[in-house]
Amino acid sequence: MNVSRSVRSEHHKLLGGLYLILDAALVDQAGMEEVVREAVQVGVQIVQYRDKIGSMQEAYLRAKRLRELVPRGKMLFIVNDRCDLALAVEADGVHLGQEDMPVTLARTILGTNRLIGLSTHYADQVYAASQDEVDYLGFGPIFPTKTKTQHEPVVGVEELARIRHLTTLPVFAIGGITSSAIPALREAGADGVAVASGILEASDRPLALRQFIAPFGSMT
Ligand code: TZP
Ligand code: MG
Repeated sequence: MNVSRSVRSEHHKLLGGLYLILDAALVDQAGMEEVVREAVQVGVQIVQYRDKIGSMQEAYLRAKRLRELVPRGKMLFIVNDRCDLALAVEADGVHLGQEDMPVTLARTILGTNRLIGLSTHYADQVYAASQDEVDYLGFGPIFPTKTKTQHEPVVGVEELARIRHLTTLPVFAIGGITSSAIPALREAGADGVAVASGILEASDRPLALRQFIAPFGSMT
């Protein structure tokens, strides 16, 4: 069997449930490290490092430390936007937006054993991504969010249900997600939810993590 392909297939098994976005604009490094330790404890399957504010050097040092806290094979460590950073810290994949590097180029850079996730906001983007070498999709913003200032129009749960039929890829609902919305999002076909502020800005982060993960039950 092709070794790279099998590494990626193992990663695919973790593509569901709670996808925690570690946004450097919302929490400092100590807070991020603490929340990752908590996430490991409660069984979060995916964390993403999202840094729109730091220099490359700062982002590298922060992401490297976080990567070390994420157990390989049990949890995925994804880097937002940057393939170079993803490779430098040995991340399990990269997450791209519609205005980031094209997926085919990212695949050339990353090789076949790392995941590529893509943000989508419209049905045609979902359909197009499914023809590409993408491993999972983000779809949203489902609800209003303050975490991403320049975002596409809010799509709502109904649109999620409509695009679900356009792809067999795992779909993560994103944007303003609260734990109470998870049953409806799963009903609409979401494989998981990607969350930043609902956890990072909670007064009790360990409690928030447990509340977000509970609706998924045991994923393994
Ligand atoms: N794209 C749309 S919403 C969002 C991104 C990256 C961030 C989600 O953050 P929050 O705080 O869970 O709404
Ligand atoms: Mg991006």
